Order: sequence, then structure tokens, then C-alpha cells
Amino acid sequence: MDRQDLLSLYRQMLLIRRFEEKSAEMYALAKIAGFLHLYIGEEAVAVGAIAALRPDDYVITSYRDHGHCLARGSDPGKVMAELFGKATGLCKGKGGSMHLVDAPRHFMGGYAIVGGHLPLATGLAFAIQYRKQDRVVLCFFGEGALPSGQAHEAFNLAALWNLPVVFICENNRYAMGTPSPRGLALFAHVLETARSYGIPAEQVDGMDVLAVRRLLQDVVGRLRVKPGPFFVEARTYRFMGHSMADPAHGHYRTKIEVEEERKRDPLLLLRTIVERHDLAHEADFKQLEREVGEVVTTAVRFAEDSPYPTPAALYEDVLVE
Ligand SMILES: Cc1ncc(C[n+]2csc(CCOP(=O)(O)OP(=O)(O)O)c2C)c(N)n1
Repeated sequence: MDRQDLLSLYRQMLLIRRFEEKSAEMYALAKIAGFLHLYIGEEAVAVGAIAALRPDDYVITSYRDHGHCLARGSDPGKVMAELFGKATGLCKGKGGSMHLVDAPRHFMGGYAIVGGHLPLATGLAFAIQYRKQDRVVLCFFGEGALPSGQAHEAFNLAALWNLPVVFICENNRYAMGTPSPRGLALFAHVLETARSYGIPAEQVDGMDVLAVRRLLQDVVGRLRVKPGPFFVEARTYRFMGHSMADPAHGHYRTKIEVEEERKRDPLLLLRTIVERHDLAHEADFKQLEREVGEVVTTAVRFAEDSPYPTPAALYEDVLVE
């Protein structure tokens, strides 16, 4: 990878980080209502994986979706306006944080029901096969979705019909306030869960954007030629609470653990590599901070200045018999 590529990955992760820090601030000011689940700490998974895609490939994810949407190239102003519930938002302010969708970018959402979107991912992959295309689907979800019935139905059909879908399990070791080893009988057997359906599976360091990108480039390249599902377990960690309603650690994990994990901050890891290879320096990173800061400020200004949907909008985009 050259300097340009490396800095582009860094910039995307930085944008997600600063965008979400700002949205947390806006939430505290009550400019954003409802739920707000931050992806801070997990940026390398979405950025690394989505970097391996073509623009016509599909991406689908859970409610922790800001990072994936921004990594797919959605306009930060429209994403922020959606969080604000404004008419200029990605979904005209009707979806909010958990339901971002950007169809022109083939970003299919944003789903709040744990495990609910896995069958949709399989369905998208079926559509690709039916139309004889060489596109792929990336489906992101937390490890908490793994024991759900829908996940198994999705794995079964994807394996049975050799559908081009990569299931990416973002294993951050917690499902809300429950350490996953306490809630999931399969926690020690995540890869075997997929393999039991005949789906090849690999683990990757989800804090290392380059490792994620390398694996996904390899997998996606192979799936285009020989379709079939693949399963990735990305070992990652969320630095914030489950949602803005929760503290960063609370009773279920210690402050020391969070501090320890922060030493492997994906931004820090990439920056260290770039600096070690003498490809960029303090001034370059300061410049990136300035640029990204400006993008986020502009996004907030756009959201603030935008109107709320009118009452009449209640009757638009609704399927009525
Ligand atoms: C079917 C269903 N059950 C319960 C919930 C409530 N809930 C929201 S998030 C969550 C934990 C999910 O954890 P995980 O899948 O590991 O994802 P993470 O939040 O760690 O990214 C639960 C139980 C839900 N949204 N949907």
C-alpha cells in the first residue's frame, strides 16, 4: 500500500471517530433523540472491510451503523441530519440513528432487531445469484446475534445455495451489559458455528485495519469468481457504553479493562505503522484533523439549519392498501 492509501484509511476512521464524538455531544444537548449506539473503537472493521468493495456491492449492518454508512461514502451532513430527525437526512428524518439507509451506495441499513438483517443479507446474495452478477454482500453484526434462529436460517440457505455473502461478526465480547461468555453457549466456538454449516471461517484482529482489509480483499476477490458464503470473526472492542444511555464501563466491565483496550486503538495502531515507515508525520496528522474537523462542523451546521419533516410527510413513503 502506498502513503495515499494508508492515509485514506486513517482519514475514514478519523472521520467516524470525530463524527461520533460530536454526535454524542449533540445527544447530550438533546438535539438527537432516541437511541444512539457509538462504534468508537471498532472503526477498523467497517473501514478495512468496506475498502475491499466495489461501489455496486451491498453492505448491511445492525443498529451500530454510523461507521459503516460513513465508510460507504455517505454524505456526513445527511447522516447527521438523519440523527437530528431532519427532513434533509438520509431517510428524510424518519429512520434516525439505527435505521440509516443509502440505497444509491447500496448501503441497505441499519437494523435494530438483533440478528434480523442476516436473512436479508442472504436474500440480497440470492438476488445477485439470480441475476447472474458478480457482486458480493458484506453483512456486519455483533456476536450477540449468533445464537438467534434467524442467523442460523441465513447461514443454512447461504451455504446450501453457495450465495456470495460475507458474514462479519464484530466480536466486541459484550452484548449490552452482559459479557458474551456468560450469554452465549457458543462463545468459545464462534468459527465452528459457521463451519458446522460448511461455511469457511477465519478470525482477524479487528483493531488492525490493514489486516481486515487484506483478509477481505482476498475473500471478496475469491467470491466474485467462485461464489459461496464466508464468515469472518473480527475481534474488536467498543470503547463507549452500549448506547448513549449507558456508561462506558458500568458494572459489567472495569475501567482498567477499557483503558487497557484503548492502548490498541485502531487509529493509534495505524498511525504508528505509518510513522514507523516514515510515510507521514505530526504535521500531516494535524492537517487531517483540521480537514475532518471542518467536515464534521459543516455536517452539524447543515443538520441544525435543516427543517424538521412536515406533518404531511407522515403520509409519504407509506404503503397503504
Ligand atoms: C431480537 C432482539 N432482542 C433483544 C434486543 C435488545 N438488544 C439490543 S442490542 C443487544 C445486544 C446485542 O449485542 P451484540 O449483538 O454483541 O452487538 P453489539 O451491541 O455488541 O454491537 C440487545 C440484546 C434487540 N434489539 N433485538
